[in-house]
Amino acid sequence: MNLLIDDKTKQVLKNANSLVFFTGAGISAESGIPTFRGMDGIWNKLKPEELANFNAFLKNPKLVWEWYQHRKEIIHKCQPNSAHKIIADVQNNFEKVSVVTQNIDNLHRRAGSKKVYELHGNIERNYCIDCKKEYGDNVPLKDGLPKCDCGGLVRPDVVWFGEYLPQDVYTSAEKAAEESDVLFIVGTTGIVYPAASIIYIAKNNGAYLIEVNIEETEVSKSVNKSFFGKAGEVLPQIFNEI
Ligand code: BJW
Ligand code: ZN
Repeated sequence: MNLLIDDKTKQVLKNANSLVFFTGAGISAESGIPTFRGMDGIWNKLKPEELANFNAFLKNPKLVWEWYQHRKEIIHKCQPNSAHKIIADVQNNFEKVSVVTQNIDNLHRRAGSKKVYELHGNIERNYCIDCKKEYGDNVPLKDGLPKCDCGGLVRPDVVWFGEYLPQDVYTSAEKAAEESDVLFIVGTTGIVYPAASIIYIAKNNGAYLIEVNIEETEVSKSVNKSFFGKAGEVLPQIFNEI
């Protein structure tokens, strides 16, 4: 495949010191992890408002807990793909490389990326909704329910609809976006806020925006360059060509 990167994009990348990769579910699709929206998205079958919010958890903790356990099992069987790997590799070629991800699957870290800001949490972590005690992957179950020593329910450390993003993580991500020369937007619909603000923070601070997606998105009209194709094919090709 020849992407024929235009001269401007090539030049910008050659001169860039600071790259940020803003990633979403699409980057992990080629690893075998289903996306949320779109043709094969899990929300074609399940309603987000029934599962990805705190009230749903209180109403039916077993259902929500089991859904996350099921997704964790899928994630554990999956490996980082060539998109995660090239992002980790280019840490050696640029002064500063950060990953701002909406994904909870840990694949960027497993690929070797060092600066990873997880805006929506991490499925490997859990915490008690009452005393906030943190649990790793090993949560004691009582009658099939994840329970803390204090008797409170334990939930996955992910950000559901209507919940605030972890403030320190968001602030660091914002700073990385402000300082970036190039922001890659990879495999995301870019419709979930405040995460998607990262795109416009970078843009307003003069970053060059490059989108990689299998199809046009909300974001396409705002970027300098879109590459339409699979992230695992397009990203290695881009860095091969510069
Ligand atoms: C490929 C590919 C391949 C496929 N290669 N590409 C305006 C301003 C601010 C907030 C709001 C607002 N309007 C509404 C809100 C509220 C809401 C929101 O944004 N809703 C929108 C949907 C309208 N936001 C919130 O509730 C957030 N919190 C908040 O606002 O707090 C403030 C507040 C507090 C109190 C009261 C009121 C407000 C929190 C949002 C949390 C989102 N959480 C989830 C679940 C995380 C846990 C879990 O995983 O279970 O995060 S929802 C889900 O969407 C998940 C994702 O991270 C997120 C984004 O999805 P993503 O990554 O874009 O995936 P997809 O599936 O949508 O897209 C995949 C893309 O990949 C597609 O484009 C494909 O084409 C592409 N693709 N294969 C390249 N191989
Ligand atoms: Zn507790």
